[in-house]
Amino acid sequence: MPPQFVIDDRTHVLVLTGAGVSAESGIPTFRGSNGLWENHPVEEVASPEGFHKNPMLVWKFYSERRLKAESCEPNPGHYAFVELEKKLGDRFLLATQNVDALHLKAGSQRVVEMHGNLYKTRCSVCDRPAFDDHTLYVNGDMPGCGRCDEKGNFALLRPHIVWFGEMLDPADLERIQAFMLRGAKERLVFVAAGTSGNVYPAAGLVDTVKRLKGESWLVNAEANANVSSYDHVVIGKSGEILPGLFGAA
Ligand code: BV8
Repeated sequence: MPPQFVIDDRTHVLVLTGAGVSAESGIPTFRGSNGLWENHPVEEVASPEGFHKNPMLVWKFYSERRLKAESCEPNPGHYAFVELEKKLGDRFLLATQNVDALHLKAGSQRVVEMHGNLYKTRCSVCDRPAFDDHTLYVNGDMPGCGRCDEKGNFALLRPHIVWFGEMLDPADLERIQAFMLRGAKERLVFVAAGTSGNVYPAAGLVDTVKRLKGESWLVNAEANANVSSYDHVVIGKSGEILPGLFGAA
């Protein structure tokens, strides 16, 4: 009999999702067979060095993903989180490693996009805020800032994505940390879904929850890299498991 997912009026739920939650929406994961990285070494397309070396390849990689994700719809796993947020209100927070914006498309509001968003672009030189951008940069013309490069130096626009070796937004990390500390004063429950547990600092969230004496759940298609850190492990597809797991709560 699988363990019971229980929420009461003292329960605070922090969620972490990874690419597996979007797999049933048709978006390839990273490390599965013919995953996203299979066609490109990570360093080449998801690092500042790779962007510096070949910005056209990186813009092509992210433009292809913009196009692909645009035609994808949220699946029951995304909607299960929307329903849980409606039940819990400000005692719910969804941190996602996904950049496909499907949680937002499903209607989730209390979302922290830890690794950025496919549909946002920013300047690689000045600090102008990231802006919504659905452009597909595939014809080889590299986009310029148009603000800071007025002084003659061409400032390249870049995807608003956290690449390997880049810091996550401290405000995002602080929001997640504050949520955990506040939840731990009552009852903190952590649910990780669709993630291989390979990438830090996201993969380390479960360790912080444990230090705070919180309860942790993993919902994943297979045992992942840090499966032993979780109190409860439910193996299967997130789109099939999550609605039932939360529905009865
Ligand atoms: C940083 C860009 C520090 C966006 C990504 C310790 C502490 C801090 C950093 C490190 C550390 N150790 C190592 C590091 C460096 C590095 C890191 O973690 N490397 C790993 C590989 C060892 N971390 C970083 O570089 C981070 N930066 O901490 O900087 C710093 C400090 C000071 C000064 C400067 C810097 C930045 C990390 C962010 C990198 N950007 N992507 C993009 O292109 O998408 S990470 C990339 O991997 C994606 O964002 C993705 O979300 C993420 C994690 O992958 P998953 O989402 O888990 O996806 P994956 O395919 O791996 O797994 C899917 C899972 O789902 C599988 O288990 C599968 O079985 C399952 N599944 C499949 N289908 C389903 C399913 N489950 C359920 N249902 C299904 N239907």
